[in-house]
Amino acid sequence: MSKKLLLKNAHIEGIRYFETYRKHGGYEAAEKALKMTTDEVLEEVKVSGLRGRGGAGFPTGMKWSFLAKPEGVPRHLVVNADESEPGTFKDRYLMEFLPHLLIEGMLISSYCLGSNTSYIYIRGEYSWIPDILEEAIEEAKAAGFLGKNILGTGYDLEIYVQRGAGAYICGEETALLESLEGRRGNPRLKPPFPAVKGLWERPTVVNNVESIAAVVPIIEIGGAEYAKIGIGRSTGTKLISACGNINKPGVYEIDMTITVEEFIYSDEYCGGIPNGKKLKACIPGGSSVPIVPANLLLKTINGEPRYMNYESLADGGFATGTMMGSGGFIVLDEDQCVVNHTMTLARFYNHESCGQCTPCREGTGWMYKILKKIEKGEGKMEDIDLLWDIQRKIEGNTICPLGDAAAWPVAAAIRHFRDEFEWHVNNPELCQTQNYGIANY
Ligand code: L3W
Ligand code: SF4
Repeated sequence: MSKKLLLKNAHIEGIRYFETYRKHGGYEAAEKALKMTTDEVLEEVKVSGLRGRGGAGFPTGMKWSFLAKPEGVPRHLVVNADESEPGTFKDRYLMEFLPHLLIEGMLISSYCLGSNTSYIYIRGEYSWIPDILEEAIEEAKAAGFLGKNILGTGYDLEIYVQRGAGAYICGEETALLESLEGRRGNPRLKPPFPAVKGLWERPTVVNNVESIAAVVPIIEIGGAEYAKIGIGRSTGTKLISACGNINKPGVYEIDMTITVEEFIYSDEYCGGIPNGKKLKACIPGGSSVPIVPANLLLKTINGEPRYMNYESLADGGFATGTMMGSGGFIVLDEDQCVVNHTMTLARFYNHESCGQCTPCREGTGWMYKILKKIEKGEGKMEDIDLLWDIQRKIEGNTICPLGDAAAWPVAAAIRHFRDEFEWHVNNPELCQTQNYGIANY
């Protein structure tokens, strides 16, 4: 059974409220951190090996150590709660059921970074959660854990919740900052990174909800103990939101030593595939990461079992591997049609492209149109090659990673499931009434 750090108290009734959270050890890590120096807190986070839980897996302690500290210039912590990646809903779970875990993590992190004003930027569709967060902020303030002179230390912190308006691109950290400043959420060119020039041109750390919540157990048990959980550079625990063709969709905390097979078939997690269907493929890290067929999902190219961690999922690079990404684990059974699935994703990225760069603005729409044609049985063989060519021209040629995120699912689908694309071209009548999965298994 995986060790629980973040969700260990999630089952307790009323844990959403300060009194219950506190009764179960809440804010003890914050009390401990506020007695440490900021350098000592930073060292614990570095030693823990924590990697960003939003998608990129960038080492959190390293990001914090990049924060510029010019004299007299305020700095900020911004929590990225714009969880919009299809298949990803673990941050929603944390904010809805454990809001004080996030607030406590923000208190420790803001103290470490020297931020006196920190923000939570939350996606517009999570319309009921800002009230939960604001209530928790008020409770923490009333108990002396936010506001002026916290616990008599002389440290002040205010936290504000800002609602987004429902644009996926605002989850990209620089688009988020633009939106937080009151402008249209268009990504900025990096460098400069937010750690140097972020919110209102001030040094800013932008971290995912889960990354900041993880700072609480890191301080609680110490960075070195945290680093012992997991394996290699995949330390600590990771929240996975599992969905698709599985018996038990939900949010699971895993310790990154379990295999993909165990995660899908064990009753502790997904509980297998309904109706005894076969596994066709999986997208383990949210819709942006490459789809992997069952044979490569259960084993790596070296024949080793594939584990639920950053390194093992990426084994073989983009040619055969995938990414841990945001931990949005989407399972496809044998009845699913990869062409239809890829078309749905292409429509999403086309709709969410901000339109600043030509390869993304034009390419995402072009890919969607071609996929729609193939899916309806109106495509030609050349269209498959054209699709391949377009995604190649998008990847690496755009301002922000949305371009790559739109290209990778198409590339992986063609690489691993070209036969399904060809079936659509060769069977125009059949694919008007049936999908590939149903027709071929
Ligand atoms: C200072 C340097 N800071 C890097 C910072 C950078 C950022 C972090 C990671 O994209 C991915 C994307 C999605 N000095 C720095 C530095 N940093 N070098 O480190 O940066 P980067 O560029 O590797 O990634 P990113 O631009 O943050 C994120 C993928 O995540 N994704 C996520 C989708 C959406 C969600 C969601 O809804 N929650 O996560 C899924 O896979 O495709 O590849 O902070 O500033 N020299
Ligand atoms: Fe906008 Fe797409 Fe360019 Fe990102 S890659 S800046 S979403 S057009």
